[in-house]
Amino acid sequence: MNTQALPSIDTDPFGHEALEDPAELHAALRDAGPVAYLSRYDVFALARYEEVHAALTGWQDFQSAAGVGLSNFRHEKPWRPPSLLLEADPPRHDAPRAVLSKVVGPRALRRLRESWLAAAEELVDRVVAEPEFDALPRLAEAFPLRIFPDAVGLGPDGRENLLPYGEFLFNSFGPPNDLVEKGRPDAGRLAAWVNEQCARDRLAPDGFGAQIWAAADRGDITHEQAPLVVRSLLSAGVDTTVHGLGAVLYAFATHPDQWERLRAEPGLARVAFDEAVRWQSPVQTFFRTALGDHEIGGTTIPDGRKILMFLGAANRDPRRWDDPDAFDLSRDPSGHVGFGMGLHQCVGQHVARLEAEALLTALARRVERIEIAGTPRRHHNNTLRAWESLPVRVALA
Ligand code: OVV
Repeated sequence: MNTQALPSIDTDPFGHEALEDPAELHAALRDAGPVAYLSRYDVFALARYEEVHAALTGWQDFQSAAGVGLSNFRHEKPWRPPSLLLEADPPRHDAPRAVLSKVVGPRALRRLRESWLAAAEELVDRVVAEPEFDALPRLAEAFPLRIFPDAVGLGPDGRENLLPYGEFLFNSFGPPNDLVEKGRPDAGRLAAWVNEQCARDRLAPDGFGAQIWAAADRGDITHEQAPLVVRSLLSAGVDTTVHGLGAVLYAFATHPDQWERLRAEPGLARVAFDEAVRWQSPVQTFFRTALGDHEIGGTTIPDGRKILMFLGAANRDPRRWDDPDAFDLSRDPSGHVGFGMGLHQCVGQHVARLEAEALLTALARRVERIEIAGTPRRHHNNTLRAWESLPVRVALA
């Protein structure tokens, strides 16, 4: 192999130091070259925008069906049946993707818009009645949990399992480290609960879940596929939006000038959310697996080998972005890879943007100033860049 010629980095990207603050590792990886070698896991790393973008869009060369975590499904049995969307390639990927993208697409969301805006107003009214609160549980977690399980059509019981399931799932894309081991005792119970909720008779007749089953009746997917497509919603639809909202709340609490700008121009809420997704990259990393030998930046990635794509590093690559570390509503953040890129690009991104728009609009209407009121604490996860606690103080308008 040609790994000797490659710059080798020994840092553990899934170690607590890097999870607490990955900036130094990201810069080292980008500066090392278009490809680096991660000795700790024997995988190739991409951290520059150009190469991450190319790998994300190059599905014919870099497959998802061998898993998008460190574990290689060619050799290891996955801990759960693979996702029909995330862990599949064309052509098998395409029918489930087409169904889900319609179920959670812009047209479908138009019917939910008014009620989500109203739910945000109600939640924000209640929470900002106190001048100081922890924005992570009280807003970033509370809002998605208030509207998303209802939109899917979940029953009332066991919803407290959604966040811990996602937490374990996103840890499981990394190495089997302490974070994974800590979650393992509960993983079977959580997965069993999630799988039960995907059955047709568990889902309300008018939600996203029922619409997935209706697509099976039409023959767009099979009845065997339907529950796994519902599972994708429950897997990817909660923790991601919680930490996307956490990112934008943190951004505004630390950038008073940008908050003023949003208040003057609430139409910027969606741009603000995408800029926060670029700036924090709530989903930090995913892997691909070389399907055949393929060259990246002069390095051949041999068939069957894993590449680790650092979305967060690409989203701050100075080769692509001016002043990449600045959270700035003046910039055009489109083209960021925080939602991925290409045919696997986040199917739920319109859901996430609507949630953010609803929450930010409700906040901007009431809150003149928002600032950090205590030390924010990171939550370490092998895939997610997350907050455990985000204490804020608000002054009402
Ligand atoms: C993007 C994503 C994350 C986690 C799970 C899934 C997708 C899924 O399809 O199950």
